Amino acid sequence: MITLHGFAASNYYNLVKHVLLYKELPFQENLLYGGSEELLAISPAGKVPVITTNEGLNLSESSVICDYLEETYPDIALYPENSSERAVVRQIMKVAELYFELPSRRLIPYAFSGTEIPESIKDEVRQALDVGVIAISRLCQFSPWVAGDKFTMADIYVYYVNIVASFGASQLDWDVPAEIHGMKTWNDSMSQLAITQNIEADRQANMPEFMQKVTAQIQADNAK
Ligand SMILES: N[C@@H](CCC(=O)N[C@@H](CS)C(=O)NCC(=O)O)C(=O)O
Repeated sequence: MITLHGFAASNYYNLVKHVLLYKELPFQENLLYGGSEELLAISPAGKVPVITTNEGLNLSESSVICDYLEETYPDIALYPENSSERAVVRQIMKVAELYFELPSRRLIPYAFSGTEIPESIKDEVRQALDVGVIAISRLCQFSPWVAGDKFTMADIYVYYVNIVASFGASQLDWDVPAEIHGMKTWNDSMSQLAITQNIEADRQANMPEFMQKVTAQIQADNAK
């Protein structure tokens, strides 16, 4: 059986979990946090999620895991058959990750530690997010799904990436999804899916323990 390693407060962990549930693949979860030796042994960059495949291969990087799951278990498909359409779906995923999620992620440590965000960092993140907002607006259709009339991997990817993007933008008092035509309605539809709701319940259950770890890490860093 596939093992999904990581923790439920992680948006990347949850996007891979959503793919596994959507494809109706049996899997077990193994709770691992960043920085643990067990994680470093299976994840080259020490990031979650990781899956251990049925062949015993440990695989990290969410988009790579998504591709692996689609290629190995194509029955419940999440990419279009046509290679150009498939490339567009992957383009949306990549753009959302690079220009939406990653810049916003820079603000998380400040929010967790309650430290004021330096103006220079805010400016950098605003500039990067500006690119992301324009790119997502140009690429995504939200009619009703991200890439058109079919639900694809891009819906799952953008939804979980957007959780961090919205959180980051809220630190800048900026309602990013409101600027992207169709995104809020689509986001509401995504959040009402049964799979999303189950994952959200698990996320909430994990949050207190995750925040304890974060607080302990901040205290340890401050004591250095
Ligand atoms: N590029 C990675 C990013 C994954 C990532 O940033 N995971 C975070 C949790 S959301 C993590 O492992 N944090 C722990 C750490 O950095 O120590 C992916 O696509 O899977």
